[in-house]
Amino acid sequence: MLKGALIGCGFFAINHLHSWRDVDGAEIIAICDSNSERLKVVGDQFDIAKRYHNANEMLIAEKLDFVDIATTAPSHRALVELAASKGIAVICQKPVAPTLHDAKAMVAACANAKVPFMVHENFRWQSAIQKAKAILNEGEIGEIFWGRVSFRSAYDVFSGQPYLAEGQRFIVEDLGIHALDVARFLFGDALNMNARMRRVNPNIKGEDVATMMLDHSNGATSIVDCSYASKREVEAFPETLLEIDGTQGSLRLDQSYKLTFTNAKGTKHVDASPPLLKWASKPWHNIQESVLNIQQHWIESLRGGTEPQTSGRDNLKTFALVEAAYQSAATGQTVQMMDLLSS
Ligand code: NAD
Ligand code: 89V
Repeated sequence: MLKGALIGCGFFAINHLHSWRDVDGAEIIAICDSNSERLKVVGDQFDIAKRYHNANEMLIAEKLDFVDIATTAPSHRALVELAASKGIAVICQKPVAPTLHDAKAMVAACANAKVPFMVHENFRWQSAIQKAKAILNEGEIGEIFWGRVSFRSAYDVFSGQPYLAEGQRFIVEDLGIHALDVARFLFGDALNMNARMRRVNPNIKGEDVATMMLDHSNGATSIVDCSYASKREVEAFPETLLEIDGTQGSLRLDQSYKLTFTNAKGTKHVDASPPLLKWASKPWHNIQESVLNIQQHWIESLRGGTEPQTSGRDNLKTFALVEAAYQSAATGQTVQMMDLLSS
């Protein structure tokens, strides 16, 4: 069993801890939160006796194979660099940092310390997205020339995550980041970014609507669009929908996990509904199963000595797309990804 510790016992960490119980080959032996109340509530809920207010003290006192950081972005760099300085493998929640500069420094710190580093970028691990990817890999729709990754909702995310209403940046940094990673996963790396954004909800500081267009290195064009201002007949939260056209056919992932693909052989309909894990609750269950899947992937990567799919190094390319989207929306210009990644 690999032994891990969790830092940050807030809203989303509950999903990490339920998942760690289900992951093969790992256990969480200690938790840390600077907030005493959260430490007690979560320690009692998951029966974890070793509790710390200070991450440094925990990393000195405990013998750990990895640390799982589930705090919000402003604390990520210091905590990742702390783990790297102690030679401990580290997972960090998205967004990996407030700035691309910080993200690059974190990747460099882990590389210099030869410490495995994965960003908890879980949306690609949703089973519906994995099924779509498998169909593309099997060549069922030929070569992809166009795609759309779409997340449109009017769900109240602010009651569970009040900090989302307070930042100057909102939907692209928090949610679009997942959709951009899914676009990279399905269509490959992006060469450039064009984005338009706006705020519809007057009670928040950041943008809640964004439309992004990307050119991918294989020639495909994609649209990545997200909104928390879209009232629908049936609320879609938190489903990511797909439209993909290829030279031999097309694939759609429509609301309620309806996956359809069409080619010369005809049309196939697949129910891509996620499993409802015993501790999960709708409508969050697709996100919750993806947490279990990415944490299992991390343990397999650590055991096998392989780089996880969303390693810090890989995630720089997703995070740079976020930065590019804000730059493009502010200037109205196309942003070249090479310029951001090489600077
Ligand atoms: P939260 O504010 O509810 O919880 C964060 C916790 O970290 C708090 O209890 C806080 O006291 C603690 N903390 C902060 N700094 C600390 C430090 N230096 N040492 C110890 N404890 C510290 O936040 P949340 O909603 O749980 O979000 C946490 C992260 O998870 C964010 O980065 C968010 O974007 C991400 N998130 C990811 C998903 C996903 O699907 N991947 C979903 C929701 C949230
Ligand atoms: O995944 C996330 O980061 C969440 C949510 C899906 C609610 O936007 O903040």
